[in-house]
Amino acid sequence: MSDGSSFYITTPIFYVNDVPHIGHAYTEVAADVLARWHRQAGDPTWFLTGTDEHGQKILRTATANGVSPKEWADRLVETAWQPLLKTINISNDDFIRTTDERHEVNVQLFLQRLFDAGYIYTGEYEGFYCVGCEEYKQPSDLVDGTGQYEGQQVCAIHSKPVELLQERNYFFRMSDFTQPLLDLYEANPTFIQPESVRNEIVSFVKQGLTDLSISRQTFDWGIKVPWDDTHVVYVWFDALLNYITAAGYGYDDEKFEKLWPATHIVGKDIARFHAVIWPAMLMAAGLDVPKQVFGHGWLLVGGEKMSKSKLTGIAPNQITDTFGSDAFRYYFMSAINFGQDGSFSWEDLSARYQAELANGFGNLASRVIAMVNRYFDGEIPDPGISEGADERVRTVERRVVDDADEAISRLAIHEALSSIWELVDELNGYITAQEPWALAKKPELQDRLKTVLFTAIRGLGTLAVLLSPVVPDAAAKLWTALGGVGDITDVALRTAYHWETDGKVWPLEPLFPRIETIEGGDGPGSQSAPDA
Ligand code: ME8
Repeated sequence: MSDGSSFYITTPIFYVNDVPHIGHAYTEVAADVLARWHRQAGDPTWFLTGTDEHGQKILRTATANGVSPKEWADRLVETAWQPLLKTINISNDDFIRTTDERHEVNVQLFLQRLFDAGYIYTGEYEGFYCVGCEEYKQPSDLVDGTGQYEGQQVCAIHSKPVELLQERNYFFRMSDFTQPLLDLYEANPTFIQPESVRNEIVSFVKQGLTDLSISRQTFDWGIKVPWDDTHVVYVWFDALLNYITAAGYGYDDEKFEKLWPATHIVGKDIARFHAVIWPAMLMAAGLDVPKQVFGHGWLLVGGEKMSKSKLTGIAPNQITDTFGSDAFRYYFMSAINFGQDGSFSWEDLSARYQAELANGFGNLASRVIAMVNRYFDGEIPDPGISEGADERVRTVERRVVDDADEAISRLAIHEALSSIWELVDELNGYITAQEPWALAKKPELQDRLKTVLFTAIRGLGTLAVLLSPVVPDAAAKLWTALGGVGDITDVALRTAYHWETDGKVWPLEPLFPRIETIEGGDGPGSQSAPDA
C-alpha cells in the first residue's frame, strides 16, 4: 500500500469538560492502528490528537468547580486526557490544545483572511443553541422532553432543553458552498465514509446550506475575533482549525505543504461538522479539502449510545487494569465493524480475550517456542523438503498480508483483523495436524519435525509483524522471543513474510495470561470471566 506519500491522520479534539470514556478511547485506538500500520509500511506518517478547550460548556463546568476555564482545562489535560494516551498505548506525534498560542494566533489569521475575502458579514442570530453539543439547532432537531423536562422541547442527543439565543454575530457565507460541496462529494465518492454517513450528509446538503454564525458575544471564553474584540470565535469554527494550525498553517509553510490534507477519523455524531462546515471553510480560504472524513459508529452499552451523562460511561482503565492495553485495542478493533455501531459487554470482552487472544494467538506462540526450546535447544531448525501442508501455510501468509493491507486501505480495520486471524487459525490447525510432539519421538522423522517447527516459527514472525499496529506490546515480546532482527515497528509490512531472525528463540511469558476472576461491581465484572 505504501506509495511514499505522507499519511496525516487525526482524531477529534475532545472537550475537556469531563474525563475520557471508552468512546473517546475507541476513536483514539482506531486512528492509532491506522497510523502505526502506515508507519510500518514506510509512509511518512503524522498522527494528531488533542483537546477542545473553549466555549460555554467548558466555561460553565469550570465556573461550577470554582476555577478559571484555563485552570480547569490544564487540570483535565494533565490528569485525564494525556494519561489516557498512555493507558491505551497511543503513538501520537503531536497533541494540540486550542489554548496553544500556535492555534489561537493562526485561527485569527485564518478568520482575518476570510473576512478580507468577503466571506464574513454581520447579522442577527435568533434561534436555539445546545450547549452540550455547542451547536445551533433547528426546531426539527428537537424532540419532546421526558421526566423533569416533560412538556419542553429538548436536544435529541443530550435530552436537555436548548437555549434561545438572540445575538448580533458574525456570519460565514456557508450557503455559497452548497454546490461546490455537492460537486466534491460527487467527484470524490470516498470523501465521506462509510456509505451510510455519506448518504445522510449528501441529502442534508442537497436541501441547501444556510450561513453560519461564527462568533458569540455573551461570554468571553474563546479566541477574540481579530477585528472586533467584543466577540469570541464560535467554538466549532475554532476547533476545526486545529487540524491545520497543528500542521504549520500560518507559521511553517514547508510542514503544512508536506502534511496537509489529512484523513479525519471522527464519530458519526460530528461527521457533519467535518464533511460540511470544515471543507466549506477550507474552500473559502483557498486551501485543499481533507483527504477523507470517516464517521465511525457508536459504542452502545445496554443498547444505548454510551455516555457519561446517561451514566453508562466506562473509563478505559476499568478495562485495561484487568485486561491490559493490548486486549483493549484488539477487542474494540475486532469486535466492532469499523463504521457501524457496536455493543460493548464485559461478557463478550472476557470471552474474546480467552478464546482469541489467550488460546488462539498467545497459546500458539507459547507452544511453538517451547517446542523449539525443548527439541532443538532454542536453535531455530533449518527446514527439510516442504510438503503440501507447509506450502499451504506459506500461501496463507502471503494472502493474509495482501488482504489485510487492502482492508486497511479502506479503513476496514475489523476486516484486516479477521484476515490476520485466518493465519492464526491456519497455524493452529497445522500444529494440530502435524503433531510435532509425535514427530519428536521418531528419530527417522527429525527432518519433518524441523520443517514443521521452522514453518510455524516463520508464521509466528509474520503474525508479530502484522499484529504490531494492533497489539504493540504483545507483538514486541513475541518478536524478541523469535530473535527477530530489527525494530518490529520498522519491518516493512508488505514483505512481512520475509522477516529475519538471528536464529535462536528465547523463552516467552504468556502473552495474554489467563484472567482467573474479575472483581464484582458494575465495572470489570458483575460476573466472572468464563473459565475457558
Ligand atoms: O465533539 N461511541 O468532542 P467530544 C463512539 N470537541 N465514539 C464516541 C462515543 C461513543 N459512545 N462517545 C464519544 C467533540 N465518542 C468536539 C470535537 S473536533 C474539531 C471537535 C467519540 O469530547 C467520537 O469520536 O464530545 C465522537 O465523535 C467524539 O468522541 C466526541 O467527543
